[in-house]
Amino acid sequence: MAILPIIEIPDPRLRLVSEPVAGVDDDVRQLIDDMFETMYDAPGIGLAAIQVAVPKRVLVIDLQEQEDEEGKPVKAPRAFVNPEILETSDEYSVYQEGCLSIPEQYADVERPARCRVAWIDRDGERHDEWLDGLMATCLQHEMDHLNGVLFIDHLSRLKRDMVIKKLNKARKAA
Ligand code: GNR
Ligand code: NI
Repeated sequence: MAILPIIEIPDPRLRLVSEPVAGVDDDVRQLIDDMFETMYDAPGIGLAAIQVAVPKRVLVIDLQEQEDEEGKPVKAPRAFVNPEILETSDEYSVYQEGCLSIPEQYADVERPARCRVAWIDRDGERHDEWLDGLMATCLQHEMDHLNGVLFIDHLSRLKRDMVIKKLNKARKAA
């Protein structure tokens, strides 16, 4: 296991379209495990492989919504290999999104409230499920990464420029 460096804007690799994985082999399982460790360390609720500079269609999500008796988050890791969005709801929802590649910047993004997704998991099993709530939002945010799209691309130019300006200001201050 390893915590991998997360690349940030304006790294041009974040604009790559990631390549499908041929099959879930030891290398892919190693990548998934390293991505979970990197995501939990960050911390974040999702991570796409390109954020650790690997242009493969692999993403991981753990919303960490449940807590145990001591208030510690209960792990609920989910890995998605070659995910595809098959259908989306007509209904939309808005979440305040953030991105580990655009650190500490947040903005409201509107996306379909539910999506039907097909994917292969870490064990090589195929799935086809409707996702909703934060899971649907996060999955769509991560799917965007596989296609070189960032959440700021869903904002007006004015709002996008404001986010980038704030990030650059924060970086200069640091
Ligand atoms: O940690 C993250 N939080 C988040 C919040 C709302 C919508 C999407 C996300 S994903 C983000 C981690 C990340 O950058 N994944 O690509
Ligand atoms: Ni992101």
